[in-house]
Amino acid sequence: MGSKNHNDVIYEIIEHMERADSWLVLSHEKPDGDAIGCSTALVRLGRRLSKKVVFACPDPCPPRYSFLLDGIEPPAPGCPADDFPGGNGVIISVDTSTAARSFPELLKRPVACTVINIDHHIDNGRYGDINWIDPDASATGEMLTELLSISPWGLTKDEASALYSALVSDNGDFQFASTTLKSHDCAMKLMHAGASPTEIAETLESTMSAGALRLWGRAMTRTDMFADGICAIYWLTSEDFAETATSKDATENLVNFLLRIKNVKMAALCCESTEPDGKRKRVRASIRAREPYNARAVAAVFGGGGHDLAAGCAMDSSVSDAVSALRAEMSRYVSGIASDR
Ligand SMILES: [Mn+2]
Repeated sequence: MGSKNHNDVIYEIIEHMERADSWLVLSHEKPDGDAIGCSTALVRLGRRLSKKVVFACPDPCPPRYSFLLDGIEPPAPGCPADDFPGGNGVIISVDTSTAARSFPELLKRPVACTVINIDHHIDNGRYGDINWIDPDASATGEMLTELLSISPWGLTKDEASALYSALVSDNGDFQFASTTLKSHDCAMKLMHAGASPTEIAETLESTMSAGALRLWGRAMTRTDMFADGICAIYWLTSEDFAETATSKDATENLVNFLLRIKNVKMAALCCESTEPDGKRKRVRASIRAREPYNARAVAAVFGGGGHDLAAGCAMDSSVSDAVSALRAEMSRYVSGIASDR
C-alpha cells in the first residue's frame, strides 16, 4: 500500500467519525490490552466530542486492564443492537481480525451505518465498509495514535494513556520483533499528550493476584522441552484454575516465559477451558515463536490464526491429547524449517 492510500483511508475514517452522531465501539472476544486500550480511548474521545457512544465487548475486561475503565461504564456484555440507533452512526471495530471474534450479527449491518474496521492482524477478514489494516503496526494502538495525531481532535492524557497501554501490551514493552521506529514515534506522541510510561508500567506490573502467581508456578513446574531444546510447552487444567481460584485471564503473557529459556525459539501454553455454550471442555493453545519460526503456521494446522510470532488455536480434546498433538506438530514444523536451511 502506497503512502497516499494509507493517508486517504485514515482521512476517510476521520471524516466518517466526525460526521456521525453516534459511535458503537466494538472490542474483540477475550479482550487483551490492545483491544481494551484502543476501545476505551475511542469511548473517551467520543464522549469528549459529544457523540452518543455505546461500548461493547463479548467478554468482560480482564482485571489487569480495569484501570482503563476508570470513569467509563464497563462494556455491554451482550449484543448492543437495540441500543444503537443506526442512521447517522458508525460502528468502529478495533483489533478484531474477523467478525466472528466480535458481534457477527452486528457486523452484518442490521442497521444502516458504516462499519469501520481498524486492525493490524495480517489475516483480517476485511468485513468493514472501510478497512484500515496495517500488519506493520505493532499494535492497533499504534494505528489509533497515528489517526488521532492527524485528526483535528488531539489527544487527552487519559486517551494517550489508554493508547500507550495498548501499544506496550501488544509489542511486549517494545521488545517484540513487531517493534519499529514508528512504535517509538507513537510512544513519543503519547508522552507528549501526557502518558506516563512509569505510571502505566507500575499499574500493569502490579495487578497479579496471589492465586495467579500460584497458577503460573503450576505451569512452570511442567516445563517440557523437545525438538532438541528449540521448543518448550506447558499446560494448565480446569483443576489448576479451580484450585487457585483463577480464570483464563490470569494466563496473559504466561506463555512468553518459555522464550526466556536459552535456545527456545517456539513455545506453547495449553489451557483447558469450559466453553460458555455449555459444559463442553476445550483446550485453547497460545503459541509464540522467534524468527525464523512462525507461530501462525502451527496454529493454522489446528484451525487457528494470529500473527507470525504470536498465534493461537482451540482443540476439542483432553489436555494431554492437545499437548501431544501440538508437541508433534511443533517438532514436525521445526525439523521442516531446519531441513529447508
Ligand atoms: Mn492487537
